[in-house]
Amino acid sequence: MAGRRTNLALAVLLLLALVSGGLSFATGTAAARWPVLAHGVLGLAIVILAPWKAVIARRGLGRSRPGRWASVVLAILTGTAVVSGVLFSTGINLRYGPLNAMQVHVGSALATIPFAVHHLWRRPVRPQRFDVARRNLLRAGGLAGVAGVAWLGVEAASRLLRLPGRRRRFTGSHERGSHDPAAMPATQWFDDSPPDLDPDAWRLAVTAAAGASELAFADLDRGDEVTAVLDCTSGWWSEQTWAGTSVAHLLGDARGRSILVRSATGYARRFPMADAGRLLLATRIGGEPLSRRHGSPARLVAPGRRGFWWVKWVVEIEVDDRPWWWQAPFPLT
Ligand SMILES: Nc1nc2c(c(=O)[nH]1)N[C@H]1C(S)=C(S)[C@@H](COP(=O)(O)O)O[C@H]1N2
Ligand SMILES: [Mo]
Repeated sequence: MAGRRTNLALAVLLLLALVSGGLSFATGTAAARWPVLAHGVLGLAIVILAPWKAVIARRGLGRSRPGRWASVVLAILTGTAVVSGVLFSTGINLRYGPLNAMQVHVGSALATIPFAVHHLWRRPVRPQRFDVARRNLLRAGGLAGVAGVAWLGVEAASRLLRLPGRRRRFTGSHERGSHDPAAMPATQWFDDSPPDLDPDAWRLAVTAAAGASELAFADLDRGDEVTAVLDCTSGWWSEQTWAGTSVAHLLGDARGRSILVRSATGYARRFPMADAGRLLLATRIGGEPLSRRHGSPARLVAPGRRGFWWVKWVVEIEVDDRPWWWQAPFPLT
């Protein structure tokens, strides 16, 4: 009975942790920070239930049932996701050889999915009507409360022990090299690699229903400037001053529903038309030309949006009538 309740709670927690984790990657403004908060509390709730689950698991491991190895893998992956999550948020450990803590965290969390599905299929926890009984809702509320207190405890401990995590941004990211472009990390979303583009030969294609135009590098040095935070989902943020040409200026009176910004590598993101005034096509960072790693000759600056929106090595800006959400929520390459 008690075991069934723990199992059901863990299944729900794992699902909510995956969903809130995905939503955290979309968090770009302080107003949209709740998934990040929820994600931390959900992770700690899993930790709190671990002792009860350990009792259940010990019982189960004693019997040799089919699919036992998959359950063990699920336990290891969940443990890895939770531990790397805590090590990342506190800043105790941010690197594991070639990987950073966020890669380990997201990788192990995503890898739980097939094993969790398999586990639930082999050992279903069937929700019953009395699961929503008052007593159990109180229990769930109690767990949420204890997890919330644990979350505050981790925050307090980070401050007390002066861990790097105490200065994290609302997205959970750690600061890196603000106003010092040379110290700012360069990252690719997935498997993209920096192309070598010659600014003199480089052309920007701007297309809209009304027609197309081509701009050269020199045309972009308008001196529009913005100081903005690039916040990468791999867990770092950096504030820099960028200069170039506002996208609204590039588009002139072009009309449409969305703006597609495409890289020389094929990487692309689509933005609502209303963003044009906020977007900057930057050719400079901290007054200096962009380096190749950071998107030379020109890269997008999208204040209030996570790093994966900041398309580098831009070669094309296109306005059309597709809705901006007509794309994968995250880049696929
Ligand atoms: N063409 C292209 N643009 C890209 C990426 C990419 O892989 N390809 N990565 C994005 C991601 S995930 C981030 S966080 C920022 C990183 O910018 P930086 O390398 O200048 O720090 O670039 C974005 N622009
Ligand atoms: Mo990123």
